[in-house]
Order: sequence, then structure tokens, then C-alpha cells
Amino acid sequence: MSRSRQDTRIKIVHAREVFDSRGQPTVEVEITCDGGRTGSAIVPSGASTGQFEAYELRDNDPARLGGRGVLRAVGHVNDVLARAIYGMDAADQSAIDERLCQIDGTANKSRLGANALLGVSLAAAHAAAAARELSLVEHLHELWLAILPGPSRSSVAATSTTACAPATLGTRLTLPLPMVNMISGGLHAGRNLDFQDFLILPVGARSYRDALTQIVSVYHQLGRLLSTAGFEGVLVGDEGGYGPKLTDNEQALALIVEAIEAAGLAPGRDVALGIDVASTHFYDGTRYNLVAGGQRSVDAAGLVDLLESWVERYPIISIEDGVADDDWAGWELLTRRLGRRVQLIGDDLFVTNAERLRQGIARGVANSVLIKVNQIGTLTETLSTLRTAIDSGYWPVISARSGETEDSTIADLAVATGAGQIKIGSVARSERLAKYNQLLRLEERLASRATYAGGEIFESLRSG
Ligand code: 2PG
Ligand code: MG
Repeated sequence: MSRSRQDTRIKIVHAREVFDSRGQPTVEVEITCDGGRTGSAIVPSGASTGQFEAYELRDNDPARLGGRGVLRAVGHVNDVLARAIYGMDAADQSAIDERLCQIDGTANKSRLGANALLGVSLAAAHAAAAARELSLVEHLHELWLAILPGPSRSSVAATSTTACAPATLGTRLTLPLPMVNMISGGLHAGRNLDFQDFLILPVGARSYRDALTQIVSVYHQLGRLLSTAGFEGVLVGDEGGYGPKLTDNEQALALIVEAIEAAGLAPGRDVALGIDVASTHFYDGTRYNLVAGGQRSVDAAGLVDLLESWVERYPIISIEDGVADDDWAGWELLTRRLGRRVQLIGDDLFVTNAERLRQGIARGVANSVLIKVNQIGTLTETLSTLRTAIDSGYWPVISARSGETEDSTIADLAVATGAGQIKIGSVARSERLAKYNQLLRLEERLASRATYAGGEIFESLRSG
């Protein structure tokens, strides 16, 4: 039976409240098309959120789920948003997303909630893929290719103080290099450490499967080392990384290097280190207040000194939110000092917002951007921020949130856009493995149609 355009016409939009990996309520949306095909998506939620993120609408009813319920957002989907997109073509993602933004009418999606809008936006992509009898990754790849490159890359490419991502990013289906949390601190692990994520990047692996296998080996070696060091029964943080109460932040780096070696791998050559400093969350507007290893407060220069001294002594290739989201002078300093040797990711700084990213590019700060769908609230805007990053020579890193679910859309999104990197958390807890395992499936199913660039995307850091 031949398919007609009618198959992708939206017939039913239905939302419900479900629960995420922290047991917090979140929005699930199901969309059914005229042809009977259905697609659904569940919205993630952050803990260390940036002040410029799109608005997550909670009920604020203290009598129910501590005010965290999302029945108002669910209601908006089932009522006003369902009516607004009824009869539209689910395959026309940009028209749907434009309509969603228009109905909300605010700059940060605070009227209906970015969680309501994103649920609809992602569910439409799933429904369209199903109705078109395409896999999600194929459908997303088509949407991605339809977002045209901007002005010639050389005109906006990263400034002389930063290294530049390769021009091949974003050009074809690509399995991403995973950046994986080993030790958690900050808001994800009861503030046992100041810094939020101590991560590894298996830069020497030749395939995604090899990369993941190496990561799992290092993770288990680290668990063994921690119990030998007396952290028996060490608990894991929100993203499955170990959450030991270490003497200071640096001890985390030393332990991870030891674990890499114990796994028979070479630190730096096979497996490099990354940090999400998440510094916005210990910044008081002028000073950065550190607690682990003794209380002290430093200015941006002091924090950059500390990070630089670590870059000298450990194989660190990536630093996220090294300074706070409104400390532009700090970002300029950080980029001047480390932008040629290290991937400097803006997460709270850019909040997946193309406008904020353009500001950063104009000021020559950072050289990489974290891409989180719920920071901006629609798929089309996410793709456009990604496009802006790639056109400017910034490395994009597709990222999960600390509050996640079985939804694995971002795995398909990372491959479909050829973004090059993904950050999902650790290799424990099924809301994380849902994505890692989906990537294993995609690598197998796409076989020769997809590439794996791995650590090669950091060529300019090595030569810088
Ligand atoms: C981050 C994310 C994921 P959250 O800061 O990068 O690690 O955390 O979702 O809590 O913002
Ligand atoms: Mg972050």
C-alpha cells in the first residue's frame, strides 16, 4: 500500500505525567497520525540548571509531590497545544515547532512550559518517523540536512585563542565519542566535591563499541580501587558516577588515572580526562567558593590557575563551565589561557540558545557547546544551535540531563547530526544505558553507512 502525505497528519496528541530517574514527575507525550502510527517522547530535567534555560513548568502545589508535579504542563499539551497542531504534518518539524513557540508567545517558554513544548516537539519527530516507515535516526538525519549551513565557516571560525573543531563534523551519520562520568560531585552527589563531573574520553578507541567497552572496564577498575581505598559500598550519584567523599577535588583525577592504568590503557593516549566544573553553582557573583579539601574562595583568575595547573599534570582534554554563566570576563581569561589546548564547553553559559552562542562566538569565548534539548525546548531550535556551533568551528556535545528516563532520542540525534560527541552520565543506571545501548544498536544497524571519528576530532588541540 502506498503512503500518502496524509499518513503523517497529526490526529491525536496525548500527554501524561510519568516519573524520571530521580523519582520526579515529568511529561510524556504521544502523538498519533492519521495512518495510525504513533510516536512518543519523555522530557528530561536538570538539577544544575543555568539561569538562562527555557522554563520548566512545575505545578508548585505544595500539597502534591512537593510542588514538583507537571499536571499543568500536561494539561497545556492535552488542551491548547493539541488543538494548535491538530491536522498539521508531523513531518514538517519546523512548522510544528514554530507553531508551538507562537502559541506560547514568551521568550523563554514560561507560559506553557518548555517541558510541554519539548514533549510535543520530540513526539512529533517520533510519530513522523513511524508514519514514514523510517527509523528515527534516518528521519532526524533528513531534518538535519534540511537545516542549511550558515555563512562560510572561515568568516566566523573560532578566534586565534582557540582551537577549532574539524569541518567534517555534522556532514554525515556518525557514532559519537562518548564523554563519560566516573566520579560525581556538586549538585549531583550531595556536594561531596565542588566539581560536578570527572569524566573520561576514550580518544584512542577505533569504534564506538570499543570505546564503550574501555569505559566499562575503567569504571569497574575505579570501583575496585575505591573499595580498596576504604570507600566500601561507595554509592553512585544522580548519573551513576561514583560519589565517594574524597579529601579534595584533585584526588578524583588521580584515582581515575590509576583506574585507566589498571584497565591496561594509557592515560592520554587511549583515554583522556574531562571535567564539568559546573562553576556557576559555587559562584556568588564575584568569587568561587570551594569547600572540598578546605574552605577557600578564589576569583576567576584563581580558578583558571587551578584548572591550568591540572591541565599541566593530568591528560585533561575537555573542561565544561570552567567559569560561571555570567562571568564573561572569566570566560575570556579561561579561553585565552586554555582555548588552544583544551575543549572548553559552555553549558550553563550557552544553554543551547543560538543567540547566546552567537554572543560567545563574537566575544571569542569557549570553543565548544553542550546541546541539551530541554534547555531550549524544541527540536528545530536545538538543530539550529547545533548548526551555528558547527558553522563556527565549535565542537558540539549532545548531552543528557541528570534527571533522565528510558527515552533514548538523544542517541539517535547525536548520530543523525554527526555532532561527534555525546555526554550521558556514567555506565550504570538504566536511564543512562538506554542511550549507550541504543548507540550500540545504531552502530550495528547502520554499519558502513555511519562513521566513527572518535578522538580524531581533537586533532587541532594536539597540534595547537
Ligand atoms: C550538566 C548536566 C548533565 P544537569 O551540568 O552538564 O551532567 O547536569 O542536567 O543537572 O544540568
Ligand atoms: Mg554541565
